[in-house]
Amino acid sequence: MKFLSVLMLLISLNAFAARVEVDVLGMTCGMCVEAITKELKATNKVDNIKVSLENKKATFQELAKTKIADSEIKAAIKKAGYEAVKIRRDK
Ligand SMILES: [Cu+2]
Repeated sequence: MKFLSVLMLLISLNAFAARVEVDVLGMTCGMCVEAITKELKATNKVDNIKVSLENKKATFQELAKTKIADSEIKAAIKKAGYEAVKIRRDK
């Protein structure tokens, strides 16, 4: 039962972290995916980073009690050498 309550806590914590989806221009290979992942990680503001070459999207969650501005997301992706064209948040 202890395991279940820890699981419920993790799920509820996740529910408060905004999920962000970014359309990225210019990705062509796995190196692009790695570069974008690395720069997003370097912001120290997001977690669960998934970059999809197929969908040309980066998705991630803000860390608990942390906000990342659209301008910071654009800057990180630009630093990797790409362009963030659209940013969506689930809350
Ligand atoms: Cu590439």
